[in-house]
Amino acid sequence: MSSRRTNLALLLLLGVALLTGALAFATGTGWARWPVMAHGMAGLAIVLLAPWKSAIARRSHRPSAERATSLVLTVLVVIALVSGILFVTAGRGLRYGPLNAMQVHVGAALVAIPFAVYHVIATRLLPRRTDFSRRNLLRAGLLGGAAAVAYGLVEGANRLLGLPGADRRFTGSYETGSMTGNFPTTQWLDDEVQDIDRDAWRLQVIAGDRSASLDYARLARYDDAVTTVLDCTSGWYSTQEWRGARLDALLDDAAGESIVVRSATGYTRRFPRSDAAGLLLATRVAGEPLSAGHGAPARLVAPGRRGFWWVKWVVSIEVDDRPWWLQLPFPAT
Ligand SMILES: Nc1nc2c(c(=O)[nH]1)N[C@H]1C(S)=C(S)[C@@H](COP(=O)(O)O)O[C@H]1N2
Ligand SMILES: [Mo]
Repeated sequence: MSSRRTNLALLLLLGVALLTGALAFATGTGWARWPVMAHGMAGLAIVLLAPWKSAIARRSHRPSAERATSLVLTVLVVIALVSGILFVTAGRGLRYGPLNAMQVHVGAALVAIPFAVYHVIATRLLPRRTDFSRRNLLRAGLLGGAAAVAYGLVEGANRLLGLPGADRRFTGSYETGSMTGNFPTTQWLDDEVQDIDRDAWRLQVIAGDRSASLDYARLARYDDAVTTVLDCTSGWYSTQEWRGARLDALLDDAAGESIVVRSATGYTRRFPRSDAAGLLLATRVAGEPLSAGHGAPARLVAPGRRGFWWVKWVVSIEVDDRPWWLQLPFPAT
């Protein structure tokens, strides 16, 4: 196989891995299993191409700046691969300082992006017509098949050896503390736990030019219950019983396109107006009032959505006419 085509295949696989990884992060419902699986297979296909790649690297006579950046890229990809495989086999117990394997995996992948882009530009790596010959498509098919077999081997090893990885949810996350109220508290990036005075706190409910202010006692009278899964992209999930006010009750007949749920920290997520009946503004979990870490006095419960949608320390709920998708796919703080 020519070195140009091997490099092309590797970069394509990196692209697929990034795309499926992002898709897996964005998805909380059952179909997440497909991007998650494709993500694993793309990673294993990169591992399978490694012998060819190392032969190319040994023969290469590129300028030293290019060699240095491709070395960095290689190291980052190896870190992402090793941490990814460790996460899906050994579980989320392994720590690297403050990080678990999933966080190392995502961190390495994000840092690798600019190096991969530079590599494509520096080597002018673009597909040619002849790359899509029958022979090459056959090779690609073989690689895909081998990656699927490798994926099956990893899952088989998980089960045969009774590794933690055998108990992953379809998102790849591991169960922790379900129905006990004792589960991790997680911030998305750099948000900080808020210690809010419950008696001074008010919830603003805003719709067009109408607005209402609810105090804690008023909100705590609602007793809608939902038992559902909080599934954090850092690799854990927990089933809990949440109680509080359904958003359709709080919003009544307020008309609009979307609902903006805002935290005291400024952290904000936007939902389709039609989702209101499925969203809960919780004041309690597992029979107890929320702790500060879990978002007291009130936090959003968004069944079927990954943890980063579950806004904590909520101070306002607003209906307006903007479409819900007019926001970053992932929060920026
Ligand atoms: N305001 C705010 N809400 C937030 C976050 C945050 O950083 N800030 N993190 C989110 C993420 S990533 C997750 S997984 C859940 C975690 O909820 P918990 O800490 O109660 O387990 O809260 C979400 N709500
Ligand atoms: Mo999260």
